[in-house]
This record gives sequence, structure tokens and C-alpha cells, in this order.
Amino acid sequence: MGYVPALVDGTTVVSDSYAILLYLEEKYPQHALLPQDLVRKSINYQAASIVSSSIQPLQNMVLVNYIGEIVSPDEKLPWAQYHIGKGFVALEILLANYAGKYATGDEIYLADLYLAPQLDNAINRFKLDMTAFPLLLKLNKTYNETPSFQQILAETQQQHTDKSAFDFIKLQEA
Ligand SMILES: N[C@@H](CCC(=O)N[C@@H](CS)C(=O)NCC(=O)O)C(=O)O
Repeated sequence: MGYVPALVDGTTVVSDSYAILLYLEEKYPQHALLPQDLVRKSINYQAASIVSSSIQPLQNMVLVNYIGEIVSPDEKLPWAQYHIGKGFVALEILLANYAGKYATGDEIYLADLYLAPQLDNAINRFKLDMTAFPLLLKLNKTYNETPSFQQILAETQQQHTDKSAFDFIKLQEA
């Protein structure tokens, strides 16, 4: 589809973040992406699925730009904010009883890998008002302070301003 991410591991190429994470999980089982506890595991599955199926596809630039073309450029930002906000309402409730330092406890798990880039996207690209999402805002702060997330988030933020495909902010500021 021409989308990122894609993982190149020797001669193996794996595309789509879900497939990439499952590949890495099997290849490096010493860094488990899921907790042992079934309920917490299920919270991770739900959070990852909400982001990957019910938020990200609706705010992908392909769709947002299409909305801009067939409806109006002025509808791009409200469209994205509405769909991200709807998912964030669900995530804020879902994680309320499970979050610790990270989304489902004090360890980094699958949910965090989906939440960190989605939160960064919502806040830095789509300027979502996070007032109603104190837990998600706290998690975003933690990700920004966690070295393993810092490098990738910085690279993503740079892409937001550099790549012509990611011209959304520039459009809004014009
Ligand atoms: N289901 C795919 C979605 C991938 C996707 O939407 N990638 C976006 C960036 S987050 C992309 O490559 N967009 C390029 C474009 O819109 O032209 C995954 O989870 O990897």
C-alpha cells in the first residue's frame, strides 16, 4: 500500500505495525509485549485495537486529505479531532483502573506501543484539546520522559514538519 512502517530484518520484510509487532514478539520473547495476567492482557488487546482499528485509519492522511477534497479543507481538522476524541473517551475509561506508570501497569506493553504515537499525533499534529483526557495526558508525559520512546517520537515529530505528505499543520497555520 506504500504505507509505513515496514520492518526489514535481513532478507525478511514485514509491513503493517500489527504484523511487525507479532513478528518481534516471537523473535524476541524475552521482551514480552503482553502481561501474563489474562485481564490485563485483554486490556492491552482492546487499547491496541481501539487505536489501530477505530482511531488511526480515520485520521490517516489519505482519508483526511480525501475529506478535504470531497467535503471542504475546513473539515479536515474537525474530522480528525472528532474521531480521535471518540476513541480517547473509550481509552480514558478502559485504562482508568489499570494504568500505573504506563497504560496497563508499571511495565511497557502492547497498549503503550500504540498509545504513544497516537497521543503524539493527536496533540502535536491535530492539536486536540486534551482537557477531558487527564490519564492519557499523563501517559503522554511519561512517554516523552521515557528514553525508549523519546527517539522515535522525536523522529515522528520531525516527519510531521518535514514531509510533504504530512503537511497538515502547515495547512492549518497558513
Ligand atoms: N495498518 C497500517 C497503517 C499504516 C499507515 O496508515 N501508515 C501511515 C502513517 S501512520 C502512512 O504511511 N501514511 C502515508 C500516506 O498517507 O501517504 C499499520 O498499522 O501499519
